[in-house]
Amino acid sequence: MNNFKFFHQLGVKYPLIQGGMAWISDSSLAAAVSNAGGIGIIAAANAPVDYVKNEIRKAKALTDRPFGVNIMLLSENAQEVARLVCEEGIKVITTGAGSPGKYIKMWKEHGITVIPVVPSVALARRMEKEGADAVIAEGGESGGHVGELTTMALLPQVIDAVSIPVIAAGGIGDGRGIAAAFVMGASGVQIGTRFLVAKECTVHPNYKERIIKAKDIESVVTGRPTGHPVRVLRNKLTRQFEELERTAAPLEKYEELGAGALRKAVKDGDTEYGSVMAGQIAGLIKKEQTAKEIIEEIFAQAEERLGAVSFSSVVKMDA
Ligand code: TUI
Repeated sequence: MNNFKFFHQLGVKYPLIQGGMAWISDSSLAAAVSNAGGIGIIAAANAPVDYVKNEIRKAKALTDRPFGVNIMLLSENAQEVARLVCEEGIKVITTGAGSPGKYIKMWKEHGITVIPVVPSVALARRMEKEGADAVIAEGGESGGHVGELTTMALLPQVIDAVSIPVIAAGGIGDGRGIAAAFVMGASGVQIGTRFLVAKECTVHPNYKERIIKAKDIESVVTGRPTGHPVRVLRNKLTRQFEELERTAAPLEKYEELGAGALRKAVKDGDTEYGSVMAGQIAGLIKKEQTAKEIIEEIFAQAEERLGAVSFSSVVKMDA
């Protein structure tokens, strides 16, 4: 399905899902994105179930529009959160960092739209077979936990492999990225990094400032030897991770260094020793705006770009 019917059926104005960002995307950001016509997402990450329940209740008070929850499958609370979303009548689930296969049946029985993030064709195929409604093909340009492929390479291969809608993610920060994704056949986009600087995003101001100051080549992937590589902005912490790799340190050392690092950046504003997760598109982001301003701006831009291109204006050489 290569059109916007999927999002239309969900009752939203724009074919946009906000990326679930651990420790960051709470009820404030999710409700703002949903109120502006996208699908806002509360990230459950490693948080206790009661925290997630409270954020869901707060989001319900802030918006009448559909919003979702992202379930991080490496979390020890994943199973409990998987049940919570059914009890709370959540409409949309996205998942990350693993396969949600064992929960899909239960979610479908509760009428939930299930949209796993996939880093490969193999997982996309498996998710379709197991009953997912759509998949998010997320390239390694994105922030946080990343797969191996770029969005440009992953997206068309996933689109060819499945017949459910495919949503593009990774490296999309404005209307040009959205237009490119649509031209390639995506049914929508997932955007995370750009929403880090939304006024309604409650991340520490130092984190926002670090995003706004970021240059194109400032993100790096750390933690490859652990099997859970994460894209973050370069700082003193990433240099310590690089030292661990250089000296082939035991895996416990990575765990020690990473423990609490995201919290340090998000809550304390320590952008030197904290983990500043962000995608490669951070270099494009120049100012804080409301979620509504961001969404309206990028979709107007996408429409303009899509109107501006035609095969003959781009490719044909004959005068
Ligand atoms: O999940 C994300 N991004 C995240 S999760 C996160 S919290 C975390 N922090 C440190 C280490 C690990 C997690 C921060 N950012 N994006 C979606 C995503 N999912 N990217 C890659 C994957 C993925 C990887 C393997 C999805 C499925 C998968 O399957 C393996 C399998 O079981 O077949």
